[in-house]
Amino acid sequence: MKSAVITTFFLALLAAAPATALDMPKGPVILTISGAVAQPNRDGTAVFDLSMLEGLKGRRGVMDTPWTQGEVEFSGPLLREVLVAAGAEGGRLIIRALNGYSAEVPFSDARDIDTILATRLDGKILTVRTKGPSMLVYPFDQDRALYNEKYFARSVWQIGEIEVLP
Ligand SMILES: Nc1nc2c(c(=O)[nH]1)N[C@H]1C(S)=C(S)[C@@H](COP(=O)(O)O)O[C@H]1N2
Ligand SMILES: [Mo]
Repeated sequence: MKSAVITTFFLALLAAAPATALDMPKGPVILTISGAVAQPNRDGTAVFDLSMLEGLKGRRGVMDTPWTQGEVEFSGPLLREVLVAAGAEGGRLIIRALNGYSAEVPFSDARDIDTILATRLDGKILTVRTKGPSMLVYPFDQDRALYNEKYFARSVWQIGEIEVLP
């Protein structure tokens, strides 16, 4: 009898805990996801430090871009995985840079394209001085059709915030 009560208590605890609760950042916050976020960890937003981002499934892409010289390797989490970690669902993303630039990116660019939220260039951590702390990098190495002004304009660097809209 007593053990049934205890079992019920622990089952209730398990049910209350979200399966993919987002950790709290331990280092400086380098990305805030606001708007339609189901896994907030600070004031209704999902905030990430570098190690949280780099702990997510990512990719390395060796490519040339309009912003770099020759072939370089961008690496970081897939934007898709960052949005999943935040519990973000929506139709559009407003990606805001620290310098005031912003771009609207369809949610489908995260879902259907292996866009990287790059945190490193040739293995070196991106700093604000080198277009960090993160930059949206389209997989120009996978699909050359992405190599045009439409996607360049969505290639926001010095990202501070991503707002998730319906
Ligand atoms: N943070 C930030 N990202 C940005 C921009 C910007 O001004 N600031 N310009 C965008 C635009 S409109 C384009 S075409 C590409 C290339 O910009 P560039 O020609 O100034 O290098 O970067 C995009 N990403
Ligand atoms: Mo542009």
